[in-house]
Amino acid sequence: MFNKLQLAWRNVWRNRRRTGLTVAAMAAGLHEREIEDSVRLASGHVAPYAPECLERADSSASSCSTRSRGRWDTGSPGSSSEKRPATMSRPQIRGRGDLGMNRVLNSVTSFAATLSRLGAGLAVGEIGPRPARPLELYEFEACPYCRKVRDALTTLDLQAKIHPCPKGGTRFRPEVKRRGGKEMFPFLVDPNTGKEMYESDDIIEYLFENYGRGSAPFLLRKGLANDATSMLASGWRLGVGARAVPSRQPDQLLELYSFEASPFCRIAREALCELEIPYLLHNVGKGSPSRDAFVTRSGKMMVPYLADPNTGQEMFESADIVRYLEQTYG
Ligand SMILES: N[C@@H](CCC(=O)N[C@@H](CS)C(=O)NCC(=O)O)C(=O)O
Repeated sequence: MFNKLQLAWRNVWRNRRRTGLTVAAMAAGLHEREIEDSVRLASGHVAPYAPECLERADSSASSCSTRSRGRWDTGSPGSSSEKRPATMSRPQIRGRGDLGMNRVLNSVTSFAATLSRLGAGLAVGEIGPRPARPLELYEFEACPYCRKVRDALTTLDLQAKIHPCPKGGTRFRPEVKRRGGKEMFPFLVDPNTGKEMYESDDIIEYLFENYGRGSAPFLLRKGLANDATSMLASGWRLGVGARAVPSRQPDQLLELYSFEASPFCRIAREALCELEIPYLLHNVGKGSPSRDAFVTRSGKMMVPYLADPNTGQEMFESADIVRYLEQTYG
């Protein structure tokens, strides 16, 4: 018994970073989900491979007689992955939702980003008049100033058309330059009032004046606390959601059900951002009056939830969403 304890103790300190991450994931309640995700993302609890399949880690491996999948093929029953051959393109692209991070690191840093914001972007606050047409936001996920505005959208239970403008992006950045005169983000367009504006604090003030009850809650007010915690949140993500990767633009607008503080929604939004895929963002924070309609549509209250009218695909699970987006538009 003593020997076993000694062995266990040595193992705990053998890889301190791994131990720390595992403990953090357990504390955050993520560990079980990580194990499930790892099993899905790889090839199940047990994976029989023909020796030649292990050598050929590319799409040709799918021709092997045993059940072998590309590393990113989650293979969930009924998911879109069943309809497409697995590809191994993802690890070649830096970023795209996990920076090549392992799943634990990805979730833990996303969770840390959420914690850094001290609860902003989690729940709906007092809401005011509803806009007839969705707002339009030009932004990118890694930008701390954009995050403040997205938090405000969740708090006010507002939908928005998101035009992702990651660094190096060519799809929507020129439009911002043309409309506002410079490439600076966030940039808000309100088709209901004709207002177009830069500056996160001004945008937040505008949103609470027009679609809230006047003033923003403490966490979203102009000040060092708001800026610093948002910068910290960006820092945790190590640049994910900052830079564009090559992609194909969909014809019709995708729809994402999400709320800003959700660590898993962030991972899906980062992928949409890096691929410069525009989408209609449905915020369904805690206490959102929009939740009932969402549950009627999706069958359960879980986010992220992506609907793609171009292919008819609808899905939960951030990992499935990221992989689907990459395979369809990457
Ligand atoms: N004071 C502005 C600062 C906005 C800002 O500096 N945004 C950065 C991104 S975080 C930007 O637009 N950088 C130019 C670029 O990304 O090309 C605000 O609060 O909105």
